[in-house]
Amino acid sequence: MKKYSLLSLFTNGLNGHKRWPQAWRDAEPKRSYDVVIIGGGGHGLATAYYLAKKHGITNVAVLEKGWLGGGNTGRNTTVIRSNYFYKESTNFFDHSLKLYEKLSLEFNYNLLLSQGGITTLAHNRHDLEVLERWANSMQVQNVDSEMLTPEQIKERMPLIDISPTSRYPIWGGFVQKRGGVARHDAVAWGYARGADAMGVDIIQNCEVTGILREGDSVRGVETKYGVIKADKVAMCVAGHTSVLGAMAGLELPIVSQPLQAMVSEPVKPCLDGVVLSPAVHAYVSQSDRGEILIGGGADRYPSYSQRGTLPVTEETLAAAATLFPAFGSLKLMRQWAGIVDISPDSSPIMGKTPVNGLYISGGWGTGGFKAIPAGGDCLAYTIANDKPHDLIEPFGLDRFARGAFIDEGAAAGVAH
Ligand code: FAD
Ligand code: PYC
Repeated sequence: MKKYSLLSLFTNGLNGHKRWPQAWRDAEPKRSYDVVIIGGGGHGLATAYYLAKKHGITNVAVLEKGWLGGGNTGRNTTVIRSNYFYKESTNFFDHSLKLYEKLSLEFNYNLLLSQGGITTLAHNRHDLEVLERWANSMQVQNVDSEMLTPEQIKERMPLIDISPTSRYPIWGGFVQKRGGVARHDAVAWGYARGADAMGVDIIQNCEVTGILREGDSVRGVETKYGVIKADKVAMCVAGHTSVLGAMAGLELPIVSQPLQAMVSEPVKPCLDGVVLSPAVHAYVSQSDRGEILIGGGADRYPSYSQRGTLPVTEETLAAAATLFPAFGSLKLMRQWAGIVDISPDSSPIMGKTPVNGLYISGGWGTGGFKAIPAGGDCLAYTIANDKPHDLIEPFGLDRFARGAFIDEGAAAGVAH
């Protein structure tokens, strides 16, 4: 892969980047493909990458209605962790974390993975008991987790208020030290560059407006370029999974709600890692640019407006400023939202659907960024073999009919 010197960066800056090679081709859509992937977010791109890399399937198109990463992948707060409760989840999410740990090297492209740890707070005896059970469950599954006293929490993040008279007194918490953050755009771009280099066609500004079926089987999609045929189609459209599902005649158990995030003006380094309080509905980290990044629970009503409502913004900021009083004096710089698809058990829906050749990666709710490598890896396997990968078999759509829920509402981290 080409390397750039400081001089070349400088001259390219002056000439308007005219000589920089494109990171991926602007592909012309063909009339048919072996596999069409709907959605150019992290999951769609990672699925295309692993189809090509691990299964030699390169006659693949990724169709994106806007720009790559313009959905939730480019809107999320980039928390990466595998601290879930049930073994189905820890197996899957720890596979993802392990893939993340190697990905910058594999891509030769820096994803800015920063494993500063993720600390979850308890504010009363009940919270503490739940966290102890949760941390213990992770330890018996061989996933790192450590209980912390309030003093140990203060040592990790000196600006937090641990006084017993605080509005949300801190009784303790637990940390997953391998947890952290990665640069969201770089994850999408890294997978896009890799998939493109292996021959995958990435087509932006190409909305799918219909899914074609012949009896029980999928046959392709409709777009502004006309019909694009494929006997295998994957829906990787977080936020719009039920909309795409309906195009194929599927009614999915999903509710779509906005989830907000916001950043302050930049300040000097003062917070390492991520801290999350499920009880007060706020989580906080500091970006590489120095901004304090703050998020909270999902908005309360289903909606496709990518804005969020003011009461939730206010509650989230109030909670963050109560945990970290010093942040109360910061100016808010930006606020935004994405639409998240929430399933009844707060776990993703991955794998085959009742329509032959139609695959789903959805229901990621508030937590699918951390899942991108494993989601792509396992969905690619499922598509290539028309058989669910072992790690995602428990997350199939059929679990709702069987009542085999994987209820991760508590470990989802943020309220929804
Ligand atoms: P997306 O990145 O949304 O990609 C789907 C793509 O499909 C979009 O680009 C969209 O334009 C496209 N699309 C939709 N309809 C069509 C169509 N008809 N035709 C063609 N293309 C279509 N997760 C974490 O793990 N950690 C976090 O800290 C975290 N924080 C979050 C904070 C916020 C504010 C939000 C909104 C989400 C957060 N998430 C987090 C969730 C995470 O962002 C998502 O689960 C994840 O990005 C989903 O990836 P995706 O590739 O499935 O979806
Ligand atoms: O899934 O870890 C998560 C998360 C944190 C904030 C939003 N989602």
